[in-house]
Amino acid sequence: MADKKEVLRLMDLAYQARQNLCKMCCSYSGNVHMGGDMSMMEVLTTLFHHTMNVSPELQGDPERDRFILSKGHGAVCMYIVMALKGFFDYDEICSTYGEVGSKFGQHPCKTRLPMLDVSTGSLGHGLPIGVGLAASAKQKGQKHRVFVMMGDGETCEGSVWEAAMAGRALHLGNLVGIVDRNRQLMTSFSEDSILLEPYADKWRAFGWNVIEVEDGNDMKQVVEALDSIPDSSSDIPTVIISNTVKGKGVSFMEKQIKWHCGSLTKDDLQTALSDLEAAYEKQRKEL
Ligand SMILES: Cc1ncc(C[n+]2csc(CCOP(=O)(O)OP(=O)(O)O)c2C)c(N)n1
Repeated sequence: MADKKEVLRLMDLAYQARQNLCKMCCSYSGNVHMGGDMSMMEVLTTLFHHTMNVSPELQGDPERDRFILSKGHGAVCMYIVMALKGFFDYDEICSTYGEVGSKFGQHPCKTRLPMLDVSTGSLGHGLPIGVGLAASAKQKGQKHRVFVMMGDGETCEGSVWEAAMAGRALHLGNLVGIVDRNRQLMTSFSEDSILLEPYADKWRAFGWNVIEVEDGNDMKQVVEALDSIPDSSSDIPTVIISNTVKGKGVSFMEKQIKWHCGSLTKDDLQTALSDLEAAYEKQRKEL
């Protein structure tokens, strides 16, 4: 059972991160990948603030956990969640995001942000790199885990399934994939186009330990799922399939294809912030 106080702490952080993301989206002149940022917020918050052994102080520790944001278009969500952990300054993200020469690009860049493990953005590469990092750690007898956050649309890439095969063959129990199963791609719903179902069975067929989260925007369910990942010394890799809603928390964004990415006017921002507050109050009452 997840500890109620801890779930509340994480809910508070996810709420703050969603507010910060919406404010940033309103102040930025270009488009922000809001849909997939909002859908993975509970998972990303739990990973950085509860599950993973990471912090700015642990940067040089060879046994800190590794994280790859394979759905690299969600970079700003990761920056904002990491800022709440002390990695970055939120005001600096807002004032420089997406500008030429900024550390905070629309996709994460390890050259500019050395505390990241991998630069991403071209979908389908995170899991193959994760296999390499996990195999290397295993060979060295290290105990940390390698986490790879993917989009469900991203898993249309063949390289994901080659990596899934390799991860199982190499017995990488220290490798954890997480799929943000929001059922939307860039311009369509997954089940109207590529047909990903039966999705969990596909991962099982590749020999992975599958943990399904019925509602990946429910913090309690997310904490319980991430707490149940087997030890890194186990024999097979794990995938968490987190069923989420694209644009979660803002009425006019939820399940809207056009909100794969977009920008907010000042009026939109007010609606978004009051939607978020109402959703947050409801979640707290229901816990
Ligand atoms: C190799 C590659 N092809 C295309 C793109 C353009 N692209 C950016 S986001 C996206 C949709 C991804 O869908 P999904 O993985 O489900 O992400 P989410 O819905 O969670 O944002 C695409 C096709 C890309 N970044 N990389």
